[in-house]
Amino acid sequence: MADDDPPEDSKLTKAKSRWAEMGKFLTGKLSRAEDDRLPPGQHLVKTWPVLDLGQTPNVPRQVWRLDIGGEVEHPQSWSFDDLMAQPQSERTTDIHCVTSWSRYDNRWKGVTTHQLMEVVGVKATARHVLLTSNDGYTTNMAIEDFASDDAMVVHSWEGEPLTLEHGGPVRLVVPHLYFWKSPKWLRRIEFAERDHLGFWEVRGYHNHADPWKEERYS
Ligand SMILES: Nc1nc2c(c(=O)[nH]1)N[C@H]1C(S)=C(S)[C@@H](COP(=O)(O)O)O[C@H]1N2
Ligand SMILES: [Mo]
Repeated sequence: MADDDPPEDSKLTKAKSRWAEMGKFLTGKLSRAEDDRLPPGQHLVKTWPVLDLGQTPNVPRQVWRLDIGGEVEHPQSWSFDDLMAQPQSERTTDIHCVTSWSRYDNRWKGVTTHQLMEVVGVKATARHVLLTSNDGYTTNMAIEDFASDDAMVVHSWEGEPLTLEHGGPVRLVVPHLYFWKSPKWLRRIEFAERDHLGFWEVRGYHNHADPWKEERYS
């Protein structure tokens, strides 16, 4: 199951690829008021929806591993215990899915990307990050986005272990970007000189994905 090829495009994936062509949910609004918390074209939800390619890998904590490699001085292969032995941090952040729902005040616990980057010693040649998951999903971002203050490798939500459906045992959360840039069931972090487009990025979705700029589609 680990590191499978991505599944054949499902109905939902095909529909979402069409939305990218059509520009669905785009409002064209670009300004942001001081107190504005909801990005343009988004609506607020209270319960947390589940969105993925329809394959839920079941990797127990005892066998889960996170490989961190590429342009780094000290490549790592962390077990869950190794992750827990790192300094732990908490953040409470809003999340914004490109399918137009947003959810406020999600309390995460885990290891910040700052901490992780310090441990591996990211080389100056690293400009991009490619994330790979146990369901074959991939996503990419610039190293500046990965290194955001609020970005974390998380194992808990609201004080409870992250559930399987939301990416447990461990997912990445990069809350300042649309939520497809927050891979569930995280398996590998690759620092690279060059950009490699991920699953949605090759299907018409924006390479940067800032919800405040409505960077939904490329
Ligand atoms: N591994 C993996 N991560 C993923 C996805 C996926 O299909 N597989 N979907 C992305 C998308 S499009 C969204 S909106 C969020 C949804 O996370 P949630 O199900 O916890 O709400 O996960 C993102 N991370
Ligand atoms: Mo999404």
